[in-house]
Amino acid sequence: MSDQPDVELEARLAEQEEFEPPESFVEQANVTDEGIYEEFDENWPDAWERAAELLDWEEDWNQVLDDSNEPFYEWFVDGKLNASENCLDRHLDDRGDEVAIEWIGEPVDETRTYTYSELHREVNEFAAALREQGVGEDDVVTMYMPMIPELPIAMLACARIGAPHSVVFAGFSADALAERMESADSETLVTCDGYYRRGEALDHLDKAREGLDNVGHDVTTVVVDRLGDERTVDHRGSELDYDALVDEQDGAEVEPVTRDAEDMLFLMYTSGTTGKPKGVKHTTGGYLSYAAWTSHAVLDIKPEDTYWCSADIGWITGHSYIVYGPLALGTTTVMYEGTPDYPDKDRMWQIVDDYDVNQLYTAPTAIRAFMKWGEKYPEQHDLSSLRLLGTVGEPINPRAWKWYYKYIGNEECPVVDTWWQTETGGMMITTLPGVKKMKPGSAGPPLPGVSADIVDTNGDPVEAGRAGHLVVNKPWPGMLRTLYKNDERFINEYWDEYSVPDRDQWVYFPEDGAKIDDDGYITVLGRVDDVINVSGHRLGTMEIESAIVGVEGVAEAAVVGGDHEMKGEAVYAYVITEDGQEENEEFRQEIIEAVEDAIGPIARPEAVVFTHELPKTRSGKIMRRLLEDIANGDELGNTSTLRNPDVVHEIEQKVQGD
Ligand code: 6R9
Repeated sequence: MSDQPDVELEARLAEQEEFEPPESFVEQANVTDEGIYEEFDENWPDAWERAAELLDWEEDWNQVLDDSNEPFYEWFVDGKLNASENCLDRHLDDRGDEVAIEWIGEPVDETRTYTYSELHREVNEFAAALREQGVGEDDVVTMYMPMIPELPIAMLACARIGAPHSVVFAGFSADALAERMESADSETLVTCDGYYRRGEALDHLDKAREGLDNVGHDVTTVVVDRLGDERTVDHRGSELDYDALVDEQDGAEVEPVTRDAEDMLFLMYTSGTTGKPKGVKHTTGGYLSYAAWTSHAVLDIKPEDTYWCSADIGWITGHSYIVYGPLALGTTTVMYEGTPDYPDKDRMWQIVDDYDVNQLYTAPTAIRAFMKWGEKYPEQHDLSSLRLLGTVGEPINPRAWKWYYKYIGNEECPVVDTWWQTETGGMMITTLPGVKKMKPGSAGPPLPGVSADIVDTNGDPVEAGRAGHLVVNKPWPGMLRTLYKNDERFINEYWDEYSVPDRDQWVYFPEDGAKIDDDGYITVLGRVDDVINVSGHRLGTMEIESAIVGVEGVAEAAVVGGDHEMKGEAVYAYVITEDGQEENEEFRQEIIEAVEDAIGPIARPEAVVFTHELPKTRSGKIMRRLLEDIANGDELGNTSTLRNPDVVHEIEQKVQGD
């Protein structure tokens, strides 16, 4: 193939607004019957048993949904199961020698393969080790680890002994780790010495130690030796060595602890409107059923597939669709440690080619980068093993969608644009790939059994084509059950806005804006709260602001998301300094570093704009919309309601001058 884009074909694709599921895909799809939507409607909530039946239960449930204490719903009531047993033990007879995890390190040729039997063994040994360290049922274990096999092993080991895990993304800062460990009263940490990034061995343990310095209670720390001789930090101090612990448990078997369907499987902290991250609680029965069901119905996973989700396990996507969903279904899940551009920009395609990957699930930010690098990279490889493509994390624009469809999928793979959140546990709005047509840019209709709508501020449905707020009207098995030890905040954050408790109407508000087409397809427009989405990573503007105002010399700060070609959104910080503080480059760097220290490099501001005032309404509220318009170089909205309209143009000039 030539390096030149095929002009005729691009023109045809550019015009096409709807795509039918490819025939070759439909012929073999897990779900092909359109009647499934009706079946769920007519037989709701019992139709959800279909999801639970994908698992092995020690005791069956007596009731599918208990909604007697809304919005504290319970699913598969009285059911008993263990998640690690569902992801491992039950596959041993038939698939013990099949590959569970294909791990690909960043250094080329560094790989590890775990069959189900091997993974089972590793998980049992580490589960025994955790127990020996005194970890009991319901003790929260924190993991602060990059994409190394010991991360899913530790997660499954926790699941085995009924200890909920709380995984903190390795790119988060020491402070972020400390805050999460404190909030969860977590007394055990599993971390590692370091990892590779673009060919360099990076230290991780020093960061973990720094975090631990700020945790007010005692913590047992287990350290995985990822770097071997290249280790940057010596961990023969007070920390326990992972390998030594596991060696002591050679061949140990740990009986999976029987968990109630509603027992907590894990906690995952995520950003919200207010400063403190929210500890989203997911359960064993509902979450696992939902992850398995959506992996089956949407990702079309079959046990014999090799499936790859390129997310990081430190985010919910990795939990549901690298670890729990795929392993519950007994498939081969690929885990890649590195970045898509190392050692070259064809690394992803090399992996698809080498491993004959059948499904690829990635993010729009990655697809935009692939598109920018050009089709010459995928064209160097045989991608014909691919059967389905997926995207998640932020809206995907039709151009990127079509590029993905054409140059990665060769027009033979359906693309599923899946809308969901940390809180929803799994996919909510997307096409069933073997059933529904695709419309680039639109995620699709709600999945069968999921009830979503677009409403105005009164909660009334808006007309087709008009923007409004996305709401979910009925519970679903994968939903969060509460915010850890904070039922009140759970209600305030998600249910207060649109529920009418007097009429027994409980409506979940995900804080996204959206519009709906005549055919029920939903286009998600983005967050309507103070959360911004940088490269698919969810960041709270308040968290960033509080890091900035913590810098000596800063009087006030406002953070907004500005459009960014590659990242989707980028962090724009508007800062008012205290009298006498110089507004120089050095101070700007200090602010940037403070954000990196508090949250991590992902939150690094794209621009720090010094200003004397922030645009405020007469009641004193910062007009964030205007700050966003300024960041985007957009026409400014109405400024007449401002207390200080002049400041807007002053700031605008500064940004443009930057
Ligand atoms: C899974 C995940 C959730 C937020 C969500 C929304 C945005 C996710 C999307 C999407 C448009 C999609 N989002 N998928 N927006 N189209 N297909 O990303 O969870 O990190 O909690 O982020 O991401 O704004 O509210 P999380």
